Amino acid sequence: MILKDYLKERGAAVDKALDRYLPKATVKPPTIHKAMRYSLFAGGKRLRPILTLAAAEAAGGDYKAALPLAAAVECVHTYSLIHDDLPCMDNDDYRRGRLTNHKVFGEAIAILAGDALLTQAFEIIASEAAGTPRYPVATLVRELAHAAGSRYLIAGQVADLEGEGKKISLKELRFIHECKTAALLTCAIRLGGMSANATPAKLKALTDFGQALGLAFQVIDDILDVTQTSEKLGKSAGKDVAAQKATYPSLLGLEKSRKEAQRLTHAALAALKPFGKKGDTLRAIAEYLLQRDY
Ligand code: GRG
Repeated sequence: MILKDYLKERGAAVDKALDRYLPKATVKPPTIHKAMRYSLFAGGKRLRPILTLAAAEAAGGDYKAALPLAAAVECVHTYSLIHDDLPCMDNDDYRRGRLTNHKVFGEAIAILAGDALLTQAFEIIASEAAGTPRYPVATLVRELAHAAGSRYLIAGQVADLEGEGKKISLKELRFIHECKTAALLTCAIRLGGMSANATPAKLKALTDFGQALGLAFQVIDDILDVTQTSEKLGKSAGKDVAAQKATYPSLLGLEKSRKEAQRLTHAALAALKPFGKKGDTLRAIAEYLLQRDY
């Protein structure tokens, strides 16, 4: 299947699963369920859940078995975006091409919608994921909790907030990106492998792939923040410069940042060697992400 069709078909499968797993918008109190669904179905790229499904297939599994894990990752990702956009954090008015959650529902409901999506993720895994001989459901829950917790996703957000307006080193910037972006992306990919009962060697290869791809993705995101318009991004462009945030382009310049994105993408591709032809979709996704910029 060509990548464009793969992204469309698997994206639709993720949307359907999310719709099935989430309380309907009419469930009492409707405000919270509307707010959760507002951001979840706002037109995100579904990159992380699609990676979960593609990793499951690369490891020889059926993507359908990975759908609960894919949906759970997207719930955590969406929660992090809602909270990141709050006035006390990044203070953004637009996300995914529409008004941010707190702009529509107010801050209190936006905080609660984020909390509810985070909690929903674990309910989905506990009640819908099957688990495999190597990776029982408790392992799947721990995998997502670890990536979303204070050592990774939250650590990245804290380091990011504390770094605003300061001169930080490339090493510190890399720490932020590894925690804020690469950890959840890697977790999405590992969960796909786990749903296919991947061997430890294959899981390690998926981890290496995820870490390199996650960093590449963030370097590219930093580049796009400088080079693209808000309309194209669906969120406010130029925010990093305005917030005096250190980014790859601000520390390395655009050219070196592009080179770094290429280097990381090649490292990601190299990690896929053990999968042979089965890794082709993951390969195509990595190449596609690199081309987002050029
Ligand atoms: C725990 C509050 C909290 C935040 C965690 C994820 C995060 C840190 C902050 C969100 C803002 C941000 C720039 C994160 C870096 C990762 C990133 C580029 C997210 C956007 O992901 P896309 O482009 O978004 O995949 P869509 O909308 O397509 O899903």
